[in-house]
Amino acid sequence: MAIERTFSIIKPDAVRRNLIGNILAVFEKNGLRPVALKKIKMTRAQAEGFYAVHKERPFYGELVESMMSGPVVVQVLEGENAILKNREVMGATNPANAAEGTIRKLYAVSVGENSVHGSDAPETAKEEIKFFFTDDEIVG
Ligand code: DAT
Ligand code: MG
Repeated sequence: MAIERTFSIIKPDAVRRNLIGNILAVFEKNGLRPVALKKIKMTRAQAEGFYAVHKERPFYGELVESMMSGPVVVQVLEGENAILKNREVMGATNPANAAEGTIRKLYAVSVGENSVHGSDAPETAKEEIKFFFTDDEIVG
């Protein structure tokens, strides 16, 4: 296994409920170290651009609105097999299907308010990190 970097967002629903620390604790307990992290409020352009891959989906408008509805914490997480590991730790998209102990099982409210985003593949991880961070903001 290799040390990888992945991109994560603690979404507005979780920030609103004061879950930043709890969620970061789950990452750290699972060997995912934040090497870059900042709290931002996404503009419409950022939310639309970030989720452009879902543009044709019926939930796109709702997704963009929810990502703009309050501050988020964007992070780069580093660790062994980080991309897959993060997807495991997050749990299924719909919290009703998420495994015990996963972030979405613990904290998500619904499929639309599911508390975290995580990159799904090496290519998207790279693109998503670049979307929000410059190289000098990442401190291994
Ligand atoms: P994931 O976030 O697990 O990678 P995804 O990429 O399929 O899931 O979808 C991106 C986000 O879009 C997801 O976290 C929440 C929202 N979403 C997905 N399916 C949805 C649905 N059926 N209704 C409402 N929102 C949905
Ligand atoms: Mg996805």
